[in-house]
Amino acid sequence: MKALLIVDIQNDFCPGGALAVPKGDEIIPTVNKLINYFDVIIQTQDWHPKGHLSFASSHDNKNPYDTVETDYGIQVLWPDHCIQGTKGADFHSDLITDKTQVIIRKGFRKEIDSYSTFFENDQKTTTGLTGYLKQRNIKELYTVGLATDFCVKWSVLDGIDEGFTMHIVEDAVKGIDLDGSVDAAWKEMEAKGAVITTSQEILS
Ligand code: VGL
Ligand code: ZN
Repeated sequence: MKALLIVDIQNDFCPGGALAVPKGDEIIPTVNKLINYFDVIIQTQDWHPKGHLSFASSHDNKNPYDTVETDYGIQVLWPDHCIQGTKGADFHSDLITDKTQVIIRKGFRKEIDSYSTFFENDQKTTTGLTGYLKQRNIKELYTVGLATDFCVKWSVLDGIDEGFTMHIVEDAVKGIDLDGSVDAAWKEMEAKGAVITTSQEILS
């Protein structure tokens, strides 16, 4: 059984949002077409409390895109984004969400960020997604959404480690790109065994 995994298509990651991915909203029509084609739809939602450790504003003398050392390693700092219950954390209004069967929220622990939808950034704390997928006998995920070089990449890499076949739909993801991080993400995903595909290939 296969499922569509829609990562973080939220207002704050779209143009006009607090951590806008360039042209992030342009993938939405493609994602909506793919939704029709899948029977199982899973969404993720970045969902931070105020004062989250990943926000530059939570640290003295730090700016967005600086880094800090945390208990679990280096963490990039971001503008405040996807704060629980705010408009920025809502899904983009053009995204069809009616068919979504489960929403995995992540990054809700104040002291740990979570890019991946399987494990938080300490690489230990789980979101419960593996259990959900196993109980539903889902073995293949088709990944779309934002951002290629952070939440999409870590979801794909961890999904492979968890034993799933991870497809990534090339024309249905967009990246933030800090110093070539989008190119690096594609290389890492490919090297680990991600299956790169296109919406056309799936829909034809
Ligand atoms: C993301 C940075 C911070 C993402 C989430 O969805 O890729 N990136 N929080
Ligand atoms: Zn975040």
